[in-house]
Amino acid sequence: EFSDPLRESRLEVPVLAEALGPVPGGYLLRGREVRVFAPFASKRFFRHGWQSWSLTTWVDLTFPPKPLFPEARRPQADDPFLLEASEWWGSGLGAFEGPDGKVLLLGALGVGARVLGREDLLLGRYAEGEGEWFLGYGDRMEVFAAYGRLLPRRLSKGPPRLWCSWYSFYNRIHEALLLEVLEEVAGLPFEVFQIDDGWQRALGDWEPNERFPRGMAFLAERIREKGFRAGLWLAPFLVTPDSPLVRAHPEWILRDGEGRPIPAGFNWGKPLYALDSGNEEVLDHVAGLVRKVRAWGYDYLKLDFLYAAALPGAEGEVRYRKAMERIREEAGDAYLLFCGAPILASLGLADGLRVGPDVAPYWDNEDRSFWLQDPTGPGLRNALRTTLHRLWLRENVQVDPDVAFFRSRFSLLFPEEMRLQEAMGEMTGFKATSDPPSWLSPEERERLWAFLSRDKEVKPLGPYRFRVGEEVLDYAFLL
Ligand code: 9PG
Repeated sequence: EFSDPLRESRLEVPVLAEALGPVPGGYLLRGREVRVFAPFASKRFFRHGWQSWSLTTWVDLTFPPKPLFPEARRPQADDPFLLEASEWWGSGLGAFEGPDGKVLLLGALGVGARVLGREDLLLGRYAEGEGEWFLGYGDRMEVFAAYGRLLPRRLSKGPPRLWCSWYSFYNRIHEALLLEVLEEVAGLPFEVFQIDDGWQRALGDWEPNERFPRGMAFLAERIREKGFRAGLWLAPFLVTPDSPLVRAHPEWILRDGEGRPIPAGFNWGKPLYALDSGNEEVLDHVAGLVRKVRAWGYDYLKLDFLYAAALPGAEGEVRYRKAMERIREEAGDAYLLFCGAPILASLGLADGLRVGPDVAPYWDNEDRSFWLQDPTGPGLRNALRTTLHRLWLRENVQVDPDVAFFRSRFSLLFPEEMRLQEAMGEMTGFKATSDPPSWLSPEERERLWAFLSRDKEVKPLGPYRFRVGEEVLDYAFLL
């Protein structure tokens, strides 16, 4: 009753694994390590990055991966193992492109796996224990869809339309400013008004700082009065060495065998540490944090830097998933947007999932993308590249492509570049912006209004070409 894609295409693919039988679009395999030998030498490998910000694209196997600099940023760019390997590994899945353009895909069904692409070999390996795999072959879109159907799903109704404070004010937010913007957006068809980074006292100290004199419950109340759901940013598993929490609970820090804190990256001018998500006290603390902000009136939570709960990499994904299950339970019906999150291990738990690096009001920061070889830095190009290669996850979770820009003020983007990101909102239904309406010209405001109130029809014309409403957009040039 199942079609057999390999037999139909007369393709013989030697496989070293326990075979469990056919599934729609391919086969199920089992093993800690499985090897698939493609009957062709592929030049192109689908390299799936570990978390939201990590590089996801087709890479050329004739050029080995390049190291990312500075080294201190590797833990927040990807699974550190992937960045230190001299060959192309991906997180959870990998694929080759055949001479006929068809795709041979090996994807883990469990969490904590990596896939290597080398010449004709796809090698899958679980970091710990045995697990199942999907092996599929066929048209690119169909193979990814067949894999997605075997992964966990959680599709909440109606992706959100939201205003987010980050990409206009960054962490320079304060109470009066947000109240002003709230007045401006009051007439627009947003559903969520989301306060981003900048409200808290410190990482690990999730109380309002002095710029929020009337507290966070007060702001949530004002937001709800305008008819919006209140959203709040949190990085629940992240701390810096000077966080009060580190002094109070040094035993909560994730450490290696020698007792040294496992590096979690470098941001806000400081090294980052992770809280140990395998520690019950840490989970109680994070659950308490979720309960607290829910009681303040926030029911849209952007949970950020979640990879910290899964470090050192694939090895931490089982622990990550248990921790996030606990948070999911605690959050009840609140909308949870996972960001900086291990992708496959978040499916079934997140309502929304950021699938690319941060956008920015500019196309690319070449100092970082070229000289430092870091494809995860903020910028529209990086964001679009990874998001485009994760659109197949739309059947499993609400995919967040990050905010669209409508403003020409305080921006280096050309209108054509802005359109490319706006269309991502149409493709995913996740429609967000950080533009305060007062920054927009009448035409820009009109465009934002139309974006929020009408959905355009999207038709794929090829892997990187789409008809969006009346426009045809081609993304191939940016890859
Ligand atoms: C707030 C921001 C916004 C944004 C998130 C996240 O150093 N890094 O690699 C790095 C990546 C992303 C990032 C910050 C740092 O942005 O994606 O939407 O919430 O945090 O600080």
